[in-house]
Amino acid sequence: MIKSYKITTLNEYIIRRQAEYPYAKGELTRLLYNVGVAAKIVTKKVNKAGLVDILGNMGNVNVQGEDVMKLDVFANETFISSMRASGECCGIASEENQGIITFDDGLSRDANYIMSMDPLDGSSNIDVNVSIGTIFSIYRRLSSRGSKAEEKDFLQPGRKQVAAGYIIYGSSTMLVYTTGNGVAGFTLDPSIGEFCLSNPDIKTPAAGKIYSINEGNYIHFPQGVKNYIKYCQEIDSQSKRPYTSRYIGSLVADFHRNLLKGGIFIYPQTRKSPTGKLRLIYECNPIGFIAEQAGGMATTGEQNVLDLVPGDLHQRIPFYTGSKNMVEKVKEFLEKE
Ligand code: P6P
Repeated sequence: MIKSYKITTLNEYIIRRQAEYPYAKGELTRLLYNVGVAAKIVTKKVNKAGLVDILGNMGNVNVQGEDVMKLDVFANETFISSMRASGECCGIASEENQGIITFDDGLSRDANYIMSMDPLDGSSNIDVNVSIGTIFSIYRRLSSRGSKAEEKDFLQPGRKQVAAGYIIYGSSTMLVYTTGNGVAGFTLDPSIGEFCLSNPDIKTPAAGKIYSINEGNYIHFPQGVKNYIKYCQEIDSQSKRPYTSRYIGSLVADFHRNLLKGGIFIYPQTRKSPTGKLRLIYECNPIGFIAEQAGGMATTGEQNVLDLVPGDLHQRIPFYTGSKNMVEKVKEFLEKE
């Protein structure tokens, strides 16, 4: 009797779910497969970061004015080449590049999808061995197939996302994604080089006890945020203990923990970032899509993130996301002010 493995690999799962999309002719499947390939390549580099001379700065800065760590560049180039190789993507917007990158070979020009990404978010944590992540967001193009991708393809509201996800390079590497029918999580098994289904249907608790915010910026927060933080610190009537503050400083790590345990992540306006720090297109929209699909919420404090029409590729917004009841509660405090 052959022992049947219980694992479901990422590729098996994508193909199985493809059957749910009559219009999908395997294009999105191939695109997601190549995301998985790029994630494995980046994992190898991240896991050896301390061993080879890949740490330290490249001596230049990205469009955000942040030092570019060598791993940032490597991750950016890996995902770009993997998307180009898929033949299903006609262009990419990346945190690391000022403008869009168009794939001009015949196959790619005829492709149906575009991708926006933060190739290695939280990269300032690389050399202190804290979890970092890749965040990606996939749309159907607006420009006509056969032509070059255009900026308008990347400025669609988050509601139009076809797929979104993140890879967290932590104690293990996980890939979490949605195509609009719930959220699934896969853990990389390095011994077989496969992402294996580990969290089939992620639902985030409606309420949690974790709040994640950089309280170093407290004096510059909007009053409603200050009042919410104090609310979290009051003795809670039921549990008689205040909430727990957990902040890693790496969006993917902070979000992933709150998604599984329940909690809220907040990055509001600060003096240094008067419209917020996090980027709408390749951080807030994909994370917001996942939050919503898992039963949570994502808002700017005034409106649902996914309803925003982006003004430019690197637009920043205030960002509140996580457990539904907690996001609703902070909105109450914001509206009172
Ligand atoms: P701060 C990392 O640089 C990042 O973009 C997110 O991953 C993270 O949530 C945020 O910035 C941390 O910012 O100002 O608290 O260090």
